[in-house]
Amino acid sequence: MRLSRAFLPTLKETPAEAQIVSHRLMLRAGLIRQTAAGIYAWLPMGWRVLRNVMQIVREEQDRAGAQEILMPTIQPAELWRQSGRYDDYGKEMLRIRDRHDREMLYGPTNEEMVTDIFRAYAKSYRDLPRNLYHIQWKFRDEVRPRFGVMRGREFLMKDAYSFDLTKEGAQHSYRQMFVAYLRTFARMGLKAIPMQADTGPIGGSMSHEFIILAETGESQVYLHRALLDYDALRETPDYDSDLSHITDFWTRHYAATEEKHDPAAWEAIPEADRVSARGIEVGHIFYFGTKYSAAMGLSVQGPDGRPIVPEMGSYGIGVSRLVAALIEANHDAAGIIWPDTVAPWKAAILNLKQGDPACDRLCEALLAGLPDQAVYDDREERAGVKFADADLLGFPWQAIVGPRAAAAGRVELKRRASGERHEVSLEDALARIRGS
Ligand code: 5CA
Repeated sequence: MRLSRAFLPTLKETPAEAQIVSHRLMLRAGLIRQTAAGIYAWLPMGWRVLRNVMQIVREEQDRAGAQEILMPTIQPAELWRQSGRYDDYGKEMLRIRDRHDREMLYGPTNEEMVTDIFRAYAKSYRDLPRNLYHIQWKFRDEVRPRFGVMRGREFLMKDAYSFDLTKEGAQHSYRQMFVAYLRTFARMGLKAIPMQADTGPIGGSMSHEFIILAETGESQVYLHRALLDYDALRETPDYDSDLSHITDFWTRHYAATEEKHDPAAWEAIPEADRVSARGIEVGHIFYFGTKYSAAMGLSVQGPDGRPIVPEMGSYGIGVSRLVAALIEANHDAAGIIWPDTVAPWKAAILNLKQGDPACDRLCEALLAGLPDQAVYDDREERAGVKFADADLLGFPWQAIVGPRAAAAGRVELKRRASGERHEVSLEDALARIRGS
């Protein structure tokens, strides 16, 4: 991608309305554009990051045995009358009437719809267990949308729904998602801590919020330091095996949000191991038994011919919120620092002397060697402007091409996160960038 032709609009001034650093940087770096309160358009760079986040979420859901579907954003009110939630949900639900005066709504979540789909097909105990998920826009008419996509009105969520024959089965499905979430966030370079949570309007008896630590987080959290040292990627779990050895580790150590905080249990932890911090909720999982299946008449025939009402759970990840959370966790005074796995492009190629034959040639060779992985700053701009923009946009690598080194076929490679610089050959530069 050549910057001279790209739609990567940056802002010089810090937007006054943005209160937290991720919102400021998302606007300044041209990731998003607000189109109405709490509603955003995703510009090329933001959309590429969002797609990368979505892809990691998708791969880990698939690996855990969930199957992707796509349900619509617009739902009939009738389904929500069946579960009894239509009147309870209140003003957060955006209600719509179509031309035939039928009541519709923009989905804030999909328990009802997925239960309706599943009940149309599942007839026998052999049709379970199943886990269906989708990645789709949701709408919640939040009283105070704020912090950009962190708390929007329209936002992208991954929501999965499990159907099991027994409570034990449902607990296994819950653990599968629990472990898949640990891996998902770890792949993005985030430490997400599962914490027991209230179930709110989704309902149910067991629930965990996945919280990443960041100074600007909305939740106050308390945890045992040991939880920060866990490496979720050290092995790929066998999702068909018993996963309790993993989930038990998290329940053995103290971790709580303000609502669930137990000061006595907290005092029992050695002071050096107590971490109190602010956090951002990036995921939330629920076990709610037969709440929706019973209300909506979902049942299958058991081996003995008797009906079984499936046990259900739902599992959400705030996909668009994650983009903001990633920036909260990865930035400095100069701008964003994308982790390699979600970066919109791996490298920026900075031509410090546009028109110098050696510089131009080397930059073109870098660009050709990194198809769809590099942004080439070929603008007629001062070097200082190019450096500042590359730092602001946060590409993990900067390949800096100046006339002296270029004449010798060499390029200065800068790692955005550490600031480390090395002068290397074209081949080495390509190998390092590709290998990251
Ligand atoms: N049906 C369940 C699980 S699928 C559910 O809706 N859970 S939730 O309400 O907790 O939402 C799941 C995730 O979506 C949250 O953990 C959060 O990361 C994200 N989320 C919720 N509300 C917003 C919002 N207004 N803006 C951005 N992300 C949000």
